[in-house]
Amino acid sequence: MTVAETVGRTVAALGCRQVFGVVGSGNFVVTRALVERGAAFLAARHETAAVTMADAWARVTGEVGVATVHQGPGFTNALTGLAEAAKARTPLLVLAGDTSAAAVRSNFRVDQAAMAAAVGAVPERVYTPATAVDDVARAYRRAALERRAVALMLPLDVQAASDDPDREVPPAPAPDTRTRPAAEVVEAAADLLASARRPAIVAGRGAVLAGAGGALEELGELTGAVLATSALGNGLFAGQPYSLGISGGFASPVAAALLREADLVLAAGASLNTWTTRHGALVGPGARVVQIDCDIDAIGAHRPVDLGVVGDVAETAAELTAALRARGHAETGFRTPEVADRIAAGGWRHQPYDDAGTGERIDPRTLSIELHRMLPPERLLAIDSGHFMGWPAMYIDVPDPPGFMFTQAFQSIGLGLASAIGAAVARPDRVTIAALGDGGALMAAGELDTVGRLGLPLLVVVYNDAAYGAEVHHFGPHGEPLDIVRFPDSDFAALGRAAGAEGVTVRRVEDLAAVERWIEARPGPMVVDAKVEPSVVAEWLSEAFRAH
Ligand SMILES: Cc1ncc(C[n+]2csc(CCOP(=O)(O)OP(=O)(O)O)c2C)c(N)n1
Ligand SMILES: [Mg+2]
Repeated sequence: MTVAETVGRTVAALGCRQVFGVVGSGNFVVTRALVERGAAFLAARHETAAVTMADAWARVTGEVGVATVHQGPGFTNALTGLAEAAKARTPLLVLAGDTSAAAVRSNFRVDQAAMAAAVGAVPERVYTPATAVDDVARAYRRAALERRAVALMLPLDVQAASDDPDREVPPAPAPDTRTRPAAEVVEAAADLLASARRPAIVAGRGAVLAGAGGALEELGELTGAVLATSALGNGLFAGQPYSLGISGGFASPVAAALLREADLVLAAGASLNTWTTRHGALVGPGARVVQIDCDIDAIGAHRPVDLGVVGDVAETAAELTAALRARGHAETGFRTPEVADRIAAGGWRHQPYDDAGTGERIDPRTLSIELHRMLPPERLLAIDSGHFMGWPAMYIDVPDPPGFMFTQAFQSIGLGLASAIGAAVARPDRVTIAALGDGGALMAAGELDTVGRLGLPLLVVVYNDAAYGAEVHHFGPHGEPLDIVRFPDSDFAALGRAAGAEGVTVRRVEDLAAVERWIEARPGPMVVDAKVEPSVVAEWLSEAFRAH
């Protein structure tokens, strides 16, 4: 028995049941040991994809995501995915081979710990055979409890050392990490809520992680609030009355108008960053802002707030409801039949637009609306980065937050396909859609092989404008030549077929009949090459360019 086997055995014993990776000599034994202890292994084709799959798997399941990579280039390849996971505060453990301390002339040698730290991840290390179990347990605990992306370095000489096969593995800690807000602060927040005539609750991922949906809905009912989410909270209030959907650039005109009318914004586990507030425009000039977060660092981080409440979002919402009930408070607020009618008629799919489809190219809005209509409600939507990303976010609803994978913490393109794969593996009961741009799809094209090889029932939809559209729309209005960001058209249906998926080219609505048939049977993956009309430019992107 070697330390490498001890590490694999320990990670399995701590609860890992799924691992994603690219295997080389430096992580072969540890990965085999994990598999022998019951973890399923998924072979990605690129390390960033492996890490992003583990990231998405963690976001969907709530468990620690685990990825495994070779030392040196295996680790440097993983860095973009690691940066996304670190910024997103995903509980993630990357098991990374590393050169032996004395191998100073090794080709593979780079300072992996410094690189991990540089992208916001936590470097940890297995130091000696005697400490291996504790080292692994510490790394796992930091990932799980601190919600950090942890890179556990496994030096080759320590991995190869022999170890005692009977070493005890401590159980994974599972403390209750909820924090209760201070009573005076709850009263102060209740004062502000009691004086509000038109409150809005904007819930973010902190609310999702706290399981605060129900408590916030109750508070919303009592105070007459409209309900909205950040992009990462998307789906939290699905199906609720007075729910506006996503606040920010993707908000419909009616949602944006109502949010601007609010005289109090209760940010619940939402940092109110520039995207969520549409560069500040969605918080009215006279509106008071109350922010609840379990993380003191999040309070007021992106904009000034009138009151910060440090506490678990669900606990705090419940205490606020109790405090307001004790005062006999009950307010109609926004919750009138007139506002209900405005919301019902005001979603993106109800907004009139001139269909820009040409017969050769489909309007991306029409494409998204049709996909929404065809897909069963129990769906999981993963979106890459780029100009196109607003169309699926605005026009395709999701049933709950795990149904929405949005890897935008690092704003990298090329992570969407891997996040769809990780999410699809976590939720085989759902139909998963990977909504990609052509640029992001080609950056991750190797993972089409993973999709085809595994026969995942995944719908890959490429919004193909044959360009880095975000750059076209950024620099085009300034009269810049655009040849360096435009490409000859790529045939994604053929690429999909080459990878073992069904492939279909979509130029008009009728071409989507093949997708409708696929949805019925879902025999394996399908790649949709949607030739989208590039003249349709998203307002959210123009706004972002203006604001920056
Ligand atoms: C890894 C990385 N490289 C470059 C960029 C800059 N960038 C942002 S959007 C974009 C274009 C993406 O093109 P595509 O995937 O086709 O989507 P589109 O904008 O055309 O809808 C680029 C290059 C980035 N965000 N991430
Ligand atoms: Mg494009």
